[in-house]
Amino acid sequence: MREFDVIVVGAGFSGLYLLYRLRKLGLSARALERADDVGGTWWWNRYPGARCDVESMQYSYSFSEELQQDWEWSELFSAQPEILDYARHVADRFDLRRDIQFDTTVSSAHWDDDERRWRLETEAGEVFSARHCIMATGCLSTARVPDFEGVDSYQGPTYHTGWWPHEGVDFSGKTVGIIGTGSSAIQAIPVIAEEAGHLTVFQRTPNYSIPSRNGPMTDDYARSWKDGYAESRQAARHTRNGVLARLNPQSAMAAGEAERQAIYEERWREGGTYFMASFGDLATNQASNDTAAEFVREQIRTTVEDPETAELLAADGYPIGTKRICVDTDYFETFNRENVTLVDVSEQPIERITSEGLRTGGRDYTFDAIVFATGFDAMTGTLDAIDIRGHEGRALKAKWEEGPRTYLGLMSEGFPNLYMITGPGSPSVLSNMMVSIEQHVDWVTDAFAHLEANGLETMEPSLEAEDAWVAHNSEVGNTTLYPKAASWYMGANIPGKPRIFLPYIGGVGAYRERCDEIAAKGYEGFELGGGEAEQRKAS
Ligand code: NA7
Repeated sequence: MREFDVIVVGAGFSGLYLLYRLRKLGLSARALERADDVGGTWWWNRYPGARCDVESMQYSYSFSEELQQDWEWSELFSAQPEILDYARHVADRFDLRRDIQFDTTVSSAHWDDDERRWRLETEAGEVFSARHCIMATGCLSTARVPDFEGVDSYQGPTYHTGWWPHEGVDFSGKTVGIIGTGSSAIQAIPVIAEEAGHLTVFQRTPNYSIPSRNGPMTDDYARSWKDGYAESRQAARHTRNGVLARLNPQSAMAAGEAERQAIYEERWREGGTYFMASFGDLATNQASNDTAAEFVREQIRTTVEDPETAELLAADGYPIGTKRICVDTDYFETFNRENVTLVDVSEQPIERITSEGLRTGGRDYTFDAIVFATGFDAMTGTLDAIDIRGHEGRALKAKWEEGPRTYLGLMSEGFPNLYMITGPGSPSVLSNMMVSIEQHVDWVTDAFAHLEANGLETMEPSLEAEDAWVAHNSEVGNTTLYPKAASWYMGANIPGKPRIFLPYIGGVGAYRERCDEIAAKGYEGFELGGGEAEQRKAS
């Protein structure tokens, strides 16, 4: 058994920054990572076209002035290989690898009430013991292939976007089928279409997507960010999504038709998710949202030459932004290619995977390869896969049977000293993950410093505080249009998963203030105990 102050599960961007901070606190830490290198999401998701849809000047760490000044991005929106290089650079630059054990999958984490320590076991049977356990396991880290009948009968190769082979895949001249039209597919389809002989896209729900207008990074643009980082990073931390997006606070309904159209056109020309900041009430007011959704549908109709295909691609039936808004490079244009076919499976689902392809709508399709761009068991899937037990052997999975219950998305009652970075109930996937990761890591490591300084060992939210946060989370979620869509934000992509709005939508800035206020009040809503302080009290 190996003993540490802290075990961190995962060595993605959360795990790396945690190791950096924990070392500064003088705590012994070990990160256990199932992949063979750092990078988390950017290690796994290597599908063609994989790219971040937050600008790199904003999707990067702010904790080190030297790092943010030195690192140079080659594009406005970096592609996966460059982001992975960045993660590796950070690991090397701060000498973090010596605290990471790769190729290590944690299978269980059990709290020992007597020892007041976590005992973790890996799939290989290794055992670790730590005072604190931090789940830096990511929000979209359990890829999922739907339960298609016959999925094992297919004779050709299959790929999931989230488990892409590291050596790449050669689709040249091949007949390829891709299932799904979420963010991953929307990035992959244009690139695969360039290479494949023929690409057939199976779409169950069309998505709203905004052109990224990606391009090479210019020195001037990079400099404009680097010179102002002190202010801009600080400002981003207090925005709604952790991104400086020039949010127009005005209601779309308050603008006249011509003004509204001009604003949408300008944002569309600029590209990226900033489109959703065109007006302040797109996430909360159906009438306002309708105007943005119709604008995007109109762009699709203008771009896609075949009117029937355009209509199929034009998302309708749920408000824009309530399924993850996508950002693309030539997605809709790709459907003008001769070698691309769109098949609507909304009414006639994919019946089964066959030995040669798949069957839907009474027709058999034959493929040389099938790509599953079918998403993830988001936010809870990875935690569910680990046998996590708190006080008296209580299982987290059982506690969360009807949906995750956390205080601030950071901890769950009954599970002392177990922390989640960007867990359910925190802004996480609705934000610039880098901003949210840094905020959580800072908050948790500051809490460790507080425990240490006060001779305390344990920390756990009270049931009352947790109940209030869960109620608040759902109340805020319900003031928005988000619950109207069958999205992975709502757990709706997994059969049987409770429909709970998983992330916290109160805004990154307001959330941070709440977390800071709680810490300033001596960690209000948390029970702190153990250690010398408890011994002193007892005597
Ligand atoms: P998503 O956004 O969950 O997309 C998955 C896609 O797969 C979506 O279009 C689904 O349609 C489709 N899907 C899933 N199951 C089926 C079945 N059974 N039949 C047909 N189509 C199906 O995952 P992504 O990987 O694209 O993106 C996840 C996040 O990663 C993304 O938001 C970024 O934050 C990064 P549906 O919409 O459910 O009808």
